[in-house]
Amino acid sequence: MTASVLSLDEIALQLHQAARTQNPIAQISTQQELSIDQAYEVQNLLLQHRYKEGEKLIGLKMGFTSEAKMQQMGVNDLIWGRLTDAMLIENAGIAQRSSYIHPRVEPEICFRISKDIPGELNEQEVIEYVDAVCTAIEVIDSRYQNFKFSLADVIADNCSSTGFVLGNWQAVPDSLNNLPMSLSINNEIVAAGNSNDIMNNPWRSLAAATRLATQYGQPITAGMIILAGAATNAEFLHQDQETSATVETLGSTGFRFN
Ligand code: OOG
Ligand code: MG
Repeated sequence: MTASVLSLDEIALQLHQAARTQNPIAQISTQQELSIDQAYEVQNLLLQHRYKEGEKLIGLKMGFTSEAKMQQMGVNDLIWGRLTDAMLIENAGIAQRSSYIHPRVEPEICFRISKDIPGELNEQEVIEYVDAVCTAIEVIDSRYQNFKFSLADVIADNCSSTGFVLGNWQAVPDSLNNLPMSLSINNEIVAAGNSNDIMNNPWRSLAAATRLATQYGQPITAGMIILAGAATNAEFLHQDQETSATVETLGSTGFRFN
């Protein structure tokens, strides 16, 4: 028996339903070919379902911007995904573990965009377009069984985007280099890294976001937030656990699962 080939629309709907029902699906790329461009089109279609249900696009996230993440997930290229208002967890707040499949948390730096980005910018130019930065935790939750995917699979799945929490916004420091970063679960450090682990300079991640967003026709506008990608491995977070992340000089943020 040959498995039937799914349309991009059908893949998007499957991924959407997997997220809504917390029932993970089989990887797509092991069953049929999916190019990177097709995967971004699936991501776009998937987001249309969310917008129809009332969610608003509020930013973008970069992924696989550190060696630690690429090695942990077995992939080797940058990816980007979309963040909606429904994904935002209140700082020091509570999230429901039951609305996720197998969530992991990772420490990040977040940028706040102050004016519309005109196109691809380099790592110096982007600084002009940011009015604040903060410590963040991203909650990733793959819609694929066992959190296993190819690059195309994860792009189609909106790069595992599911939740994030932001610390207090800080003025943009002179440099984002060499800031120690850590992730704790129940007050114990479970992963530690440095802002340099993010492409040797987190501003490079934002520059890459402007390049990829331009390439795929996704505007980056004033007020949007951009997650730079995790500096360390992601760690599973379970019910009744709390987590926090710290970036030196930027402060801490965290939340708890109930
Ligand atoms: C994909 C998302 C990667 C990051 O910060 O590198 C990512 C995943 O690992 O499931 O968000
Ligand atoms: Mg991330």
